[in-house]
Amino acid sequence: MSKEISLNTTNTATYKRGAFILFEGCDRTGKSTQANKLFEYLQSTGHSVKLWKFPDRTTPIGQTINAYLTNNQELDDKAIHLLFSANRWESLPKLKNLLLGGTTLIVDRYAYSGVSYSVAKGLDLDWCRCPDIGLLRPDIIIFMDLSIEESEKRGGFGEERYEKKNFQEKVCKSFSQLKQKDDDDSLWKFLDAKQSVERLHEQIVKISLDLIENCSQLPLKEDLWKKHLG
Ligand code: Z5A
Ligand code: MG
Repeated sequence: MSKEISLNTTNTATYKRGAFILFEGCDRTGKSTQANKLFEYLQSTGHSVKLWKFPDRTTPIGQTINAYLTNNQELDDKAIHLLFSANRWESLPKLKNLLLGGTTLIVDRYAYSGVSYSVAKGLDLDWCRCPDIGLLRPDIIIFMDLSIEESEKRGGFGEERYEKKNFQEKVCKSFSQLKQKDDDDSLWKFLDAKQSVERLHEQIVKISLDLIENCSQLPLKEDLWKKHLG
């Protein structure tokens, strides 16, 4: 894969890396809609960009996760938590290569969903964060903020394991606990997900273009939640 090279003011060659743009939020808040629209926009305007969704259900680990989510397999809460994390670790080399090669990544759910769903089941937040420590840290978390009442209006919840109102309330609470514990407050960008698809898309495009420009010279951040060790 070719790397995008530019010259800085001292005429030293530098590599431009891609941005890691993450969409997070509770169920039916429009994450996939906006991730897809951003991907299409960036691709159509000539950016090197890749869309990545977690869980990645294509791998053997992802297939076990899929069997669990579709209620075809039972697993201990801690075991499935570790599998979700392993599913991210197995993607790490590919994601890293893409970013270093100058490709911007649009990621639909990540470790923040991982922790929030497991905490909603009653697992300890600090325990839940441990397996993901040291993964790539996103450059931004675009958090699609919507009340459960509003998300319910969006066609109702489906057949998957977690798509129940009282569980979703716990997930929303866990996301806010996780954000409060996150020392990198500037990472989170909350958007009012009640707005129209197009209005949200406009804001997300602006945020993303600024980010792509600003983080192209920065080193990759392979330190997710490392500050919380010890
Ligand atoms: N999970 C976990 O436990 N641990 C982990 O580590 C990870 C995940 C990574 C995967 O589901 C499940 O795994 C998930 C978390 C858990 N559990 N649940 N439930 P998924 O990500 O595959 O779920 P999904 O099927 O993509 O649903 P979603 O992500 O919850 O939905 P969404 O992507 O946020 O919303 P959407 O599909 O874009 O839109 C939903 C509907 O709203 C759709 O009809 C849209 O047309 C409509 N929509 C979208 N935007 C708007 C606006 N602005 N206005 C009105 N209507 C809108
Ligand atoms: Mg989705």
